[in-house]
Order: sequence, then C-alpha cells, then structure tokens
Amino acid sequence: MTSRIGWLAGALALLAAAGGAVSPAVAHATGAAAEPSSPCNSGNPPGFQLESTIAFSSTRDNPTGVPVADASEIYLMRPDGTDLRRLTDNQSGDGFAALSPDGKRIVFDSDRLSGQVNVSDLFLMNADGSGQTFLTRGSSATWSPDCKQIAFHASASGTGTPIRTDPGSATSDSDIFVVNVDDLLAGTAAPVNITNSQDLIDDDPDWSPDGQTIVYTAHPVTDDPRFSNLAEIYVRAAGGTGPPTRLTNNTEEERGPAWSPDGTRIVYACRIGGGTADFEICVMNADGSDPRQLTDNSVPDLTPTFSPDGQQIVFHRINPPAPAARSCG
Ligand SMILES: [Ca+2]
Ligand SMILES: [Ca+2]
Ligand SMILES: [Ca+2]
Ligand SMILES: [Ca+2]
Repeated sequence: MTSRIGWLAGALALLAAAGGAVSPAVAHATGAAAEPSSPCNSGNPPGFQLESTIAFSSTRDNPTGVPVADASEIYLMRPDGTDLRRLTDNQSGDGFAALSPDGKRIVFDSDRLSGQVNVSDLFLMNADGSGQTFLTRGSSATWSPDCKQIAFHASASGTGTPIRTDPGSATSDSDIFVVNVDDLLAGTAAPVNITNSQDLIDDDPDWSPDGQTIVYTAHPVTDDPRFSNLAEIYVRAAGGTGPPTRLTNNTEEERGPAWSPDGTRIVYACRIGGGTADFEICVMNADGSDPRQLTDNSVPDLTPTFSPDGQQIVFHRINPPAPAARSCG
C-alpha cells in the first residue's frame, strides 16, 4: 500500500517550499490492544503494536538542488508531523517509499544507478535507513499483506522509454510485475509480468489487504502522457490469472489507486473534468461504484493513501510558489 504517482517536473521544488510531503505511505498501525497485529508481524514480542507512520519524500534539506528531483530524500514521521527521521542522504533522487505492513522494511525508488531522474530502480532498506540494497529496475512498489512480495511497474522489455520526465515515470511498454523480495535477493526468483499488455501502459499498483487482488491504472500507449484522460483503474488477480476488471469508465485521468485497510474502498487521484484540469482526490467502492470527489480546488492533489484505521487519507498537494517579495523602490 503505497502511492506511486509521477508528479509533474518541477513540482518537487514547490512541494519543498510547502513542506514537501510526496509519495506518502502509511504503515499498518493500531489502536486498541485487542486489534489483531499485522499478518506479517513476525519476530515481535507478544502484544507488540505498530504505530502509525507516514513515509514520504522531500527536498527540504536541499531546497536549491539542481536537478530538484535529485535533492529528494526519504523520511518518516508520525501523523502529527513529529519524530521526523531522515533515511537517505545522497546526491540522487529517492522517493515513492513503501513501508512493509510490519513496519520493518521499505522499498523505494532511486535514480542513483541510472543517473536519470525519470528512470528508477527499486531498492530495499530497513526502516531506520540501514542496509540499502538494489532489488530490480522498476518503480512505485507496493507490499503484499504478508510482507513477502512486492508489485511494481517496470518496462516489459527492460529498455522501454520513459513517457514523462518526472520520477517514477512509466515506460512506453510498462507492465505490472510481482516478485518475492527475499527470493529476488537470493537470486532464486525473477519478477513475473502479470499484465503483459502491449497496447496499454500499466502503472501504479496497490496490493489489496486480503492479498488476492492488485489495483492499478492503465492507459493506451497512444494517449497523451501528460494528460492521460483515457486512463482507467483496473483490478486483477495478484497471481495474474484471469482478465482484469475495469472499475472506471470516463474521459478523466485516474492515478495512484490505494485500498482502504478493510478492502471496501479505493482512493485515487482524479482529473475531474478531464482535459488539463488539476487533480483532486476521489474515493469509490472497491467494485467501482459510488465514486466521490473529496477535494475541489485549483491545485494538484495527488498520492492519497488511507490511514491504518481507515478514517483518514494522507496525500500531497502542489501549492503554488509564494509571490516574490517586492522592494519599495
Ligand atoms: Ca536522495
Ligand atoms: Ca503494458
Ligand atoms: Ca478514466
Ligand atoms: Ca485540485
């Protein structure tokens, strides 16, 4: 459960000025002690409960970096903004952090190998930033609820061209892949392509809380990559079997779908009105029914995820830059 949306080139600087929450992800958390622990809460003492945590990326520590995307680092914080922890520190772009459901590990995008802000590799690290390890070429990972597998988008050929200039960009031949993380690290498994759609650009997967289904977006390879108003949200079996089911059907772009913790709803970014309209946050039932618009403004709202209790949504908003101060001369 993460968000994995490309953001417009240049937006990171604005985000940094605004406090910079990009690509938030929420760890499973808890409330009452009676609540069940995470399904992959192995190795923790009895009664252990995770705390709600937001993972995000920001240029706050290098706001004048050029290119701005390479100034982005990954951070954790509590939902109230306290206990800020910086996890990466380098001259490359790091983003789209996805906390494992047990809160122990993070998969994230980095351009530290490619040297291109719009070409990501996936890396794994511990939740304190230690042990940063290359996994595979790809972007925008989401964990399976048992903490064993990830799904992500990547070029089917391995050499596809990014369709946009921003971090996390899909490629012209982007598909959704699934792999067991530890098996990948051991060299005993390779990512499996579960969409294999040559006519569609598939991206932004999110794994359902019951482990059975992956939600993602797809749009025709002929679509305008900047305003993909032919994009729709689909679900399909996490194992790749069977056809996908389309949940939306309109002429507006959807991005970054994310499940509610109880699996009954999906939150996503929606380009209400289509065309070049800015994004809002929308939510719908998991079968695509009852879509509702949650925000209504003139700035882009993106990368929503639910809080672990399903009561709140965290997302990032691209605020316009503050007007330059005028001198009185
Ligand atoms: Ca960095
Ligand atoms: Ca495809
Ligand atoms: Ca659509
Ligand atoms: Ca908006």
